[in-house]
Amino acid sequence: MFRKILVANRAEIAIRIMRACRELGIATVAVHSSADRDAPHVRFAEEAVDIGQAAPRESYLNISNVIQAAKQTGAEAIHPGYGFLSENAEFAEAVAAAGLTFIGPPASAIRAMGDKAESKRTMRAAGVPTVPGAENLSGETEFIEAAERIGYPVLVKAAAGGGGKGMRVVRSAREMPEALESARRESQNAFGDDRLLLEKYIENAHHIEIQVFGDRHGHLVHLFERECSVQRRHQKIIEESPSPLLTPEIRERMGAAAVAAARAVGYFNAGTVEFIFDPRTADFYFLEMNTRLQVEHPVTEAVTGLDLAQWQIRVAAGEPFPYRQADLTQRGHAIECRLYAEDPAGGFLPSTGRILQFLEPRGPGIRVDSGIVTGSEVTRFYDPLLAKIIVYAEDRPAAIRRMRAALKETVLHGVTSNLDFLQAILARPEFAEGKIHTRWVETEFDWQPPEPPLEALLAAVLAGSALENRNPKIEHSVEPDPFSPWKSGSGFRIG
Ligand code: MV4
Repeated sequence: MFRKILVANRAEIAIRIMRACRELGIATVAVHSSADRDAPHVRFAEEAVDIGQAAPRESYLNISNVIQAAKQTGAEAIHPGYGFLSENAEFAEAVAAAGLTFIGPPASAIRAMGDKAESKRTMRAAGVPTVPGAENLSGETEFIEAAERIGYPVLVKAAAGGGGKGMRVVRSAREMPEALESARRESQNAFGDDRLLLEKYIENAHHIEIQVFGDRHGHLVHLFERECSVQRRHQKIIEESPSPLLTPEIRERMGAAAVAAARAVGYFNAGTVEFIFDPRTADFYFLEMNTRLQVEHPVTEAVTGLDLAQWQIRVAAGEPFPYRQADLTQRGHAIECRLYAEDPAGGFLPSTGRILQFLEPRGPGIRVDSGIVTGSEVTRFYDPLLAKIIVYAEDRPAAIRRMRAALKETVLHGVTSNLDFLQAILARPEFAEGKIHTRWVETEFDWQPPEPPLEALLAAVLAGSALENRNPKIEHSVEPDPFSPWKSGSGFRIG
């Protein structure tokens, strides 16, 4: 087993991985940019290395600085978390070339799943259901002929990337030229590659993904589904497991398809196979595979009882994964809400500033993975995800009640957040009825943020003045979080 792991990430996922290392008795090395010098994840680790300036390309995306930090501190393995370098095949190869272990899938699997056209061909060959469509089309005429064969509406997609960039819905031949031109331009700007593919557009689809897990000895299982349809502009907001839409039969078929997809690329470690699901026909289609641990992994941990981050580390060290498919069960119901520093009243633009007060919800069946504490500075350099609130209960209605109570108990002053937005979605009958599809927030959720109550403004002012006037001798007494990484004593830094 590794003695020391470098976590090449920041904020909540860095702390989450460090917790897994701590339980396994593994020392941790944090890396941080100059802007994150005082960030909670830095204090949480035994050692810390400054890897560069605030801009991600100067620090968290800088392959040589990250690997140099691992060598300098004697770390034997690197966990990439999600985002940043987590799906960068060159990084995975550079880590191995440096004689270190990349805690994740083979670089070949990252590469195979990185190209949407190639991954679709591989999936079709593996018998995984893919959306009817065509790849390798060149001129406008070919796209229009293919669209006539498929049947409108069709979707033009970027072959080089996911996440909705370079994606255009086309409802008639007349719309095709402009759609192709704008999709090519956006894809070229986002991915440096303007190749496009065409698919039948599944209207008001649900986004359901299957967690897969494999070890280096050929064992591959699925850990059931996550329903991720509550999204806004391809940013997930609320995720849950099980999905209210899946029957045991569909779950079985979708899980088998996900395992087949992973096996087709020789996968091991944690991965997620994304599908779109059409509730009208109960058909599902492969979208893409995410070759990393995802933000929403805690809902799977809750319903399976597994610690996925620990198992990632253990199988990366060569341990066999001991559970076969028949050993795994999905029990109870889990929901995750993502708390973002963004302003719903201001077009969901990111909000920055100092956290004047952050009180996390507690109680039975509540987990909070957060990257901030009272006093943290939220900057413009990084993803605005502040924390994830995850609840677990015996069934979906109980989980919804628990999440609504947890959100009501959450206190956040200093930056604007989507807390009220989350509450409003949880309160909607469409959520309780499981009717929220991937376009619902943008097309059907007419919501206006409430005026901030006077006492909230007063609390913020008082909290702010307490922070500004705090006496170092009583600094820790204002800290509401007994688990705060600020409490840990031994943190020291290198570099
Ligand atoms: C689709 C689709 C419907 N039909 N493909 C979104 C980004 C990437 N993950 C692929 N995505 C989709 N592909 C076909 N053929 C629906 C989505 C989709 C989506 C589309 C528009 C707006 C929001 C969306 C959220 C999730 C999935």
